[in-house]
Amino acid sequence: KIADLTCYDLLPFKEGAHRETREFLQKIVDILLDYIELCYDRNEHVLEYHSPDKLKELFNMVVPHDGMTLQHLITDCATVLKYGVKTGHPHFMNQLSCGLDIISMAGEWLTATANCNMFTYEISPVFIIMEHQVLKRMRRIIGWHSGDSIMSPGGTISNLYSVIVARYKMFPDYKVQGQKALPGELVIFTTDQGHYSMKMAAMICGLGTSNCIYVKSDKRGKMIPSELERHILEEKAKGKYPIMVNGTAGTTVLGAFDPINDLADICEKYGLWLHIDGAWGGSMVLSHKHRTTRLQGIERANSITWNPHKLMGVILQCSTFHVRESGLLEHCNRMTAEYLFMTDKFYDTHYDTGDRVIQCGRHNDIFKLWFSWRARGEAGFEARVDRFMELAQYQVKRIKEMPDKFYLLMEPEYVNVCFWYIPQRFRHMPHSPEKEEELARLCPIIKERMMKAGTLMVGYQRDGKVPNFFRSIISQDAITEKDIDFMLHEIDRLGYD
Ligand code: ABU
Repeated sequence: KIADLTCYDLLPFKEGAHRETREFLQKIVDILLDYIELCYDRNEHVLEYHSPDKLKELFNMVVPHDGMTLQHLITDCATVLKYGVKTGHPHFMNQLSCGLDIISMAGEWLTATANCNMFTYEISPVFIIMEHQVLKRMRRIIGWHSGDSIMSPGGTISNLYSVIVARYKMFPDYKVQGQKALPGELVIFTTDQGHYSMKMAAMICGLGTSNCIYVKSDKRGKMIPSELERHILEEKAKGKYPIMVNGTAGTTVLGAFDPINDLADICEKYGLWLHIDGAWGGSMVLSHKHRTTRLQGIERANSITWNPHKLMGVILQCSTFHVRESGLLEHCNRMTAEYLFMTDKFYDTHYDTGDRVIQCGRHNDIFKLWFSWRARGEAGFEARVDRFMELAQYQVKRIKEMPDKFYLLMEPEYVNVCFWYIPQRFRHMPHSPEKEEELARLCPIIKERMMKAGTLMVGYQRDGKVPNFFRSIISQDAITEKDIDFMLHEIDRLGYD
């Protein structure tokens, strides 16, 4: 019986153990299939919350000295899923990356089964060609006929690439000589709404976080171009060397889009690299309806981050980084490790990607993206983006229909809808900064109640001087109008007093 067996009774340890191996895997697959059904079931909870101490008590996760039985491992799988958060549940609106896309999940299963490292064509011939073609297609959609791209472990690393490449473009000797190749301190610019990964990149690249300059945004959260120009001049006057501007396409909290054409004009004027962090909003290029209003000028960028694991719904992780100028990525990052990237290999070694990246081993993130693209086509992705935009507008409409209960922070540009809930006792008060402070204090309380009830997950955050508010995200296919109604109703139920 499988219950008494251990991993040593399976392939490859036990020759001929095909039946046992299949049986074990079938049991795991059955658990996964049951979980998938629960995920989409609106009568099910999004999570079963326990405090960290209680969770440790409920589920002994300590790794043992001696291996456990297969039955134990099967039970572990069920337990892990039982206490996890179902990000594919229609009432999960908490995070930019979420959902349970069946096709891309199947892709991830295949990827794990193939277990091929993505550094060379030698090891991953099919996946490397696939990556080459998909990334080329993405560059074409952006509007480029040249360039190189790479998949990276997340938007933060993709954004880090932008600083590395921008610095190399301006000071190529930095690669070999380090700081001594620089004439002085380098600075980069991003909006005060930009993702913290830019500050992180400034730290990692040795610029120092104080040399990541935050440019003021307007009340919609968009970078103010005149402020950018003022900062550039100011930094130059201090004797510093501006190298790069990061424009954000879809900020994390407000979902704002910086005016790319204006930023591109300024970058051209001062000879700066323009990076667009489209980790969140880059997928808008897929929508004919929305790309012209949100991403006008994107093809003028020098580099772009675009994460299919966000709005395109590809299973985590799946981040892409694109550079307009061909060859730069490779010149910048090439270390010519001769044990791996031999130039005398019998095939065309330009397909070996390892010398374009700052990693050595690289996870296969392409198959699930390719598989999802094969399933939906570009038309399917476009419809998905447009549908989410419609749902966000539906939410806005519903919020406006209940002015006593909800207050919309601003008209959203994207699928981030930011709002306050107004409980009974504040409904008589006119809206004011004092009232906002009161409503802000309730956000963590309501959030605690929703987590403990397990019925809903919507995030809250503060934004500069604006105190806590709710930010709901529509980024997965399971959500419909009735789920948005449920969300608003549930917040009202949990926060009513
Ligand atoms: N990388 C930003 C993701 C944050 C969020 O999901 O809210």
